[in-house]
Amino acid sequence: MYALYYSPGAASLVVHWLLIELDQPHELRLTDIDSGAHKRADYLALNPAGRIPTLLVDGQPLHETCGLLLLLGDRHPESGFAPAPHDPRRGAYYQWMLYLANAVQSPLRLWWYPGDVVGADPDAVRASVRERVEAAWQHIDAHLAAHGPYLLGEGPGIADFYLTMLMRWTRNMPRPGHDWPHLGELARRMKARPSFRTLYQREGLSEWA
Ligand SMILES: N[C@@H](CCC(=O)N[C@@H](CS)C(=O)NCC(=O)O)C(=O)O
Repeated sequence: MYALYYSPGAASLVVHWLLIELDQPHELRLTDIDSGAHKRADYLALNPAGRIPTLLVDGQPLHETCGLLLLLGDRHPESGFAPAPHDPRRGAYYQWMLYLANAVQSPLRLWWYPGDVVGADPDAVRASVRERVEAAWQHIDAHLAAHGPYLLGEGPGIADFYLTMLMRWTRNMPRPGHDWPHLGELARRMKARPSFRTLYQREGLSEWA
C-alpha cells in the first residue's frame, strides 16, 4: 500500500501520475507547499529536508523523486514501463533517469529557489538555469529525433513520465521544453493519456492541460 504526500504540480506529480497508471491503490495526503505544510513537525519527521514528495511504501517513508520512480518501476514490472535488469535497454533507462534528475530537475529547482545559491544574484542564477536546461532540451530532442518517439524508443516508460513533468515545469520559461519539436511531440502523446486527465482533476490543475 502506498501513501503519497503531495502538493499540486510539485515533484510529487510524476509519482502520483505513475501510481494512477500502475493502477495501484494509494492514499493522497495533501501537503500544500504554499501554506507551509511541508515544514510542519509531523511532515519533517518523515522527510527531514521538508521537501515534496514523500512516499510511504508499506509504512516506510521514502523520498527523492527519481529514486521513487525507479522503485515503482521495479515493484511493478508487469507495467512494462521499466526494462528488466537484463534487458538491453536497462542501461539507457538508468542513464536517462539520472540525466533528468541531474541535468534538468536539479537546475530547475534553482529557477524557483535562486536563494539556494547563497549570496548570488537571482537573475544571474536564473540565466544560468535557463542555459543549462535549454542545453539539456537540445540534447534530448536530438536523441528523440534519432531514436524516438520516446526516450527508450517505441513505447512510453517511466523516464517519459518524468520528462513530461519536467517539461511542464518549464511552460512559463522563455523557451519551454515543448518548443523543441520532438519534445513537443512526446509531450503531446503523454498528455493524451487518460491518466493525465485524471491526474489533473485530482490535483486541481488546469495549466498546460
Ligand atoms: N531532490 C528532491 C527535490 C524535491 C523538491 O525540491 N521539491 C520541491 C517541490 S517541487 C519542494 O519541496 N519545495 C519546497 C521547499 O523546498 O521548501 C526530489 O527529487 O524529490
